[in-house]
Amino acid sequence: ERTRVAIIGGGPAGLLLALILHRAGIDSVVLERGSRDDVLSRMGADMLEKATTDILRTAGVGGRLDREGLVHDGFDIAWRGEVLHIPLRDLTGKTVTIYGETELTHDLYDALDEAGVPIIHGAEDVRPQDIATDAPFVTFHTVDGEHSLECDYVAGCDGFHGVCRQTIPADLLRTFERVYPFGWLGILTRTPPIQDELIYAHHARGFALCSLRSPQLSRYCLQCDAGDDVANWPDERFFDELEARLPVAVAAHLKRGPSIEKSIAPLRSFVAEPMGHGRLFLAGDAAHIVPPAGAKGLNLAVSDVHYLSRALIAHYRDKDDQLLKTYSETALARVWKAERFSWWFTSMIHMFGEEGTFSQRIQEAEFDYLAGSQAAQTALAENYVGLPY
Ligand code: RFL
Repeated sequence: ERTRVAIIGGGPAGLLLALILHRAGIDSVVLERGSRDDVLSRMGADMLEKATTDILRTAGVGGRLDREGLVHDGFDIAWRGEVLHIPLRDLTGKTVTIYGETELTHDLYDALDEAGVPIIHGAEDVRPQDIATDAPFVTFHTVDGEHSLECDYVAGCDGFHGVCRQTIPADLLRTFERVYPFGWLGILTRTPPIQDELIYAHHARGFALCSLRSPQLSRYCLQCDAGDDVANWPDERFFDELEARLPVAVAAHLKRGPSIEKSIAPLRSFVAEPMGHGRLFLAGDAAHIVPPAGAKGLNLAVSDVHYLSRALIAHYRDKDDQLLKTYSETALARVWKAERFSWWFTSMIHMFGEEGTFSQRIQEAEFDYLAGSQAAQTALAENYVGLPY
């Protein structure tokens, strides 16, 4: 078996890469460990930057996104009872789109099926081999037996816990990490959202987020202890706590409903450098993680795929390897800026248990400055809608 690009991981990064390469006439095979239902049952992201939606449209998956995605002109920050509106469109001329990652993954599968791009599910023990040579290959097994897939390049789109990053020799790989001392307890409910736009709430009891997937699907998150258990959070307790963390006037609009998903996610910043070795290139969560405040995870996966697909297209179409050589550097420059923003926003909006300390006073001053300065709001807004490619 042989293909040009072996793509490991069929999450949003791997699927989008396969689709963009197909549109450029470059064949690939996607190797995914889980079943299609496994991939589609993951909760994931909900906010897409303008540049992300542009790339999705160009790849031919903009139809349902344009019909069902909700365009947001701004969002709110609640700070101990006050609400500050950040008018994204007025400050930057750009908007963001609310569209669930599950929906996007669905659209990508549909487009790939229609295009006839092979996606192998249930691929176990996937191993990229000989990546530092001109003849790499990937071994794996499925219910049908052992396989070996020869290729020109391997794209490591296998998420944070994948195998590809580990294939880079340890003495060449540098990792940078910050683990935050809390997690996010998130639920999804089939109820109309508390308001049209998102609210990020800073409160002495901890951070709260009111987000949404559609006019009938709400997503709420609470800062919780990193070691907490969802079993401690029956829906009633979750909603009581959420109400307590929101300004009274906002909480009055909260519609409670049974949770259809409930999970706790740890918060982490992580970057691996370089984002490739030999004929292996990493994209998405395989190379970096951001804490979810700021909603950059999925958008970064898309920007990596944009840079990587452009470089592969230049290789095959123009016989030019310059973009492949600089892929890691180019992608990391954008990644680090999103890491900075996600870290800053996370640091500002959460409670760090530092009541009455220097850090807490600085946090208060940070919000006061933001509330009183259009320049500060513009800096927040231009990062939130996504920095230029
Ligand atoms: P994914 O989505 O993790 O996909 C990786 C795929 O690789 C497969 N895989 C393997 N396949 C073969 N062999 C192996 N050895 C393999 N190991 C793994 C996995 O089964 C999987 O299908 O990575 P990708 O494509 O880079 O996409 C990244 C985004 O999904 C991610 O950044 C976001 O979902 C992160 N994220 C959020 N991002 C946002 O921008 N806004 C959010 O609000 C937001 N909320 C979230 C999130 C991620 C969450 N999880 C799943 C930790 C909320 C949650 C709960």
